Amino acid sequence: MTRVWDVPVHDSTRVRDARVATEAAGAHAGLDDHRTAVAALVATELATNLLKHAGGGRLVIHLVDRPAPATSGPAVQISALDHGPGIPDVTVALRDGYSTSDASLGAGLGTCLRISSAFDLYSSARGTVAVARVDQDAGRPHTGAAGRAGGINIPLARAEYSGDAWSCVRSGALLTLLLADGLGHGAKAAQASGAAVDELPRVGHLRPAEILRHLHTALRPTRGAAVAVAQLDTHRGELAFAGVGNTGARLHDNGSWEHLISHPGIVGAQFPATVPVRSRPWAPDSLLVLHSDGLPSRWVPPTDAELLAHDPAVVAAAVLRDASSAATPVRDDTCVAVLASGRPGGRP
Ligand SMILES: [Mn+2]
Repeated sequence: MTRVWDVPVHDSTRVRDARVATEAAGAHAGLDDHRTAVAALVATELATNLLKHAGGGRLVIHLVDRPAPATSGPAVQISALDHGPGIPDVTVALRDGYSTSDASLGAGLGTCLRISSAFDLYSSARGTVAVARVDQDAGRPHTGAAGRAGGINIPLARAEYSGDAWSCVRSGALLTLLLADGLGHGAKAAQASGAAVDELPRVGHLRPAEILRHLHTALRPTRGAAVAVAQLDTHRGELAFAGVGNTGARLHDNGSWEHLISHPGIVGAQFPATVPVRSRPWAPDSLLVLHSDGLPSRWVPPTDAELLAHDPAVVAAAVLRDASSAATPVRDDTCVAVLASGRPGGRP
C-alpha cells in the first residue's frame, strides 16, 4: 500500500509540516537518524524555495523501491511542484553554496544535489519540478530503476494511502513497469493495487498478458483493480504493453505521442477472455507514460524535449502538475509512472 504525505506549502508554517512529514516517511522507509535528517533538510530547503521563489506549491513525499531484485530498502522521494516563474539559470542555482537571498535559512539547491541519493530539477516558464530521493545507502546513488522508471502518486483529498500504485521490476533483459488503480479509493483500493505491486517480482519473467492473468488470481481476495503492464525487452529494443481496465498509456517516439489502448475488465474480478498485447519498437529517445484515471483523459503530453530527458520521476511530476488545475480538480487518486531509456537519473 502506498503511503503518501501530500503537503501544500503556502505559508511558512507548512515548512515545518514538510519536515515532520519527511521524518515520518524516513521512519517508514527504515532510514537511520542521519539519513532521515538528510531527507528532512532537503524537504525543508525545497519547501522554503516554494515560498520564496514560487509563491507556494506542493510537496509530495512517498517511498520508492529500487527495482526488484534489489536488496536495499526503499528511498524517501520528495517531489516539489510549483507554478512559479521558474529558475532563470538552473546551473547557477544548483551550485553548492549558492543562495538568492542573504537572509536565507535554506541550505541551497546545491546542497540538496550533493546530499541526496538522487536529485533532479526541471524549470520552465510553467514552474519548477524538483525530485529528491534519499535512501539508507549514502554511497550508492539511488536512480530509481537504473534511471529508467519513476513516478508520483497523490491520493484524493490528501488521504494517507493512495488507491493507486506503481512499481518496476527487472528480470534478465526484461524491465517491467506496472501501474494499478484499485477500484474506488481509500484503504480497500490501496489493498488491491498493493497486491498487484507485491506480486510483480514473482512474475517479472513472464510476458505482459501472462503477468495480468497471474495478477487476476492474486487480486481475487481484493476488490480488484485496473492494471497496465509495460515491458521493455532491453536486448531486443521492444516494448510490449497490455492493460485491463481504465488506465492510460502514451508512448512518445520520434517526436510524437501514441495512445496505447487497454482492454475493458477488472483484474481480480472480471478478466477478459483475451488480452491484446501491443508491441512497439523502443528507440533510445522513447518514453512511456502510464497513468491512472485521476489524470483527466484529455491531458496534453509534454512537447519539451528537454523535460523528457530528465529523471522519469521529474517527467511524471510535471505531467501530473500540468494536467490538473484549479478549474479541473482531480476526482480520484492520481498516479503517473514513466519509463524512459537508460539515461542516468539525476544530474551529473
Ligand atoms: Mn482509483
